[in-house]
Amino acid sequence: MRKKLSILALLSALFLILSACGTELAEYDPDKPLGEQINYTITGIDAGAGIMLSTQNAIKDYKLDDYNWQLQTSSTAAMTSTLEKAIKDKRPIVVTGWTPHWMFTKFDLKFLKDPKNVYGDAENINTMVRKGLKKDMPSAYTVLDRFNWTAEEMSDVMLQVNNGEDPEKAARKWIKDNPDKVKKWTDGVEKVHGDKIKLTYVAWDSEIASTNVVAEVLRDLGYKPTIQAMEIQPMWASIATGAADGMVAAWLPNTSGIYYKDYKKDVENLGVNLKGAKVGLAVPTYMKNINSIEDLKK
Ligand code: PBE
Repeated sequence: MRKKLSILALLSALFLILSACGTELAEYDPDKPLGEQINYTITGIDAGAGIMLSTQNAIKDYKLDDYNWQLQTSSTAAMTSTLEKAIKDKRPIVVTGWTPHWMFTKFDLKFLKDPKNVYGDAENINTMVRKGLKKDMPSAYTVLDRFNWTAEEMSDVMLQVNNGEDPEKAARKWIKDNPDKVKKWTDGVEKVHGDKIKLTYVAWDSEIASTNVVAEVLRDLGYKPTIQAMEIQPMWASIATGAADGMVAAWLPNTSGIYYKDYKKDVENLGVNLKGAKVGLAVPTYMKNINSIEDLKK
C-alpha cells in the first residue's frame, strides 16, 4: 500500500514538473491569462539599474503584486538572450526594455502603455563631470560639454558591438565614418600631450558605445583615456569624489533620478548628450492582447 502511494506521489510530482515545463515552453496563448504562462515573472537586468527601481514601483502602483507578479534580476546580456530564445519559439515574455538599444532594432518589440506614467516620458542621457575639470583639463571639458549625438548614431556603434566587434574598434570605426560630427565636438580644441583622463560607466550596451566613442575622441586629442565599468552608484560616487573625471551615462529625469538627487551638488551637469531615450516594459509584437501594463492583470 505504502509503496503504491509513493509511486503515485512520484508520478504526480513528475506530472507537475512536466506540465510546468510545458507551460514555460509553450507558445504565447492569447486566450490564457498571461501571468499563468510566464509564472508572473518580468525578466529584468542588473539590480541597481534605474529601470529596475521603476519596475518595482510599477509593480506596486499597478498593484501587480496582488497577482504575485515579480521582477527577476539578471543582467542585460542574460535578459536579451532569454528574450531572443523566447522570440524564436514565439513564447510569451515581458522584459524591462529601453531605447536606444539594439533589442528594438533586432526584434519586433513594443513598449507597454504606462497610463500611470511610472516610467516617465522621454528621457535624456546627460553628461556629468567632476568639479574642477574645466580648470584642470579645459580641452577634455569642452569635448565632454559639446558631446551629443542621436539615437541612430549610438545604435550604429551598439549594433557593431552586438555583432561581435570589440567596443574600442567599433568606436574607432564610427569616428572614422563620421568626421563631420566629431569635428563639431573638437573644432578649435587645443591638443594635449598624454594627459591622463578617466571616464566611468555602467556596462549597459548604450553606455559601452558612448563611453568608448568619447574616450577615442579624447585619445585623438592627445589624451590617454581609461574607461572603467562599475555599478551605477559607485559610478556617480566616482565623479562626485573626483576619483574619475567624467561620465556620459546619466539617464534623466527619471531613470537615474535618485542618484542625481544624491550627488547633484558634488558633480557638474554638462547637459544632454542624447535626446529622446525611453524606458519601460516591453513585449514581442506577437503578444497582440498585451498592450498596456494594465493588461498584465488580465
Ligand atoms: N538602462 C540603460 C539604464 C540606463 C541605461 C535603461 C538599462 C538604467 O538605469 O535603467
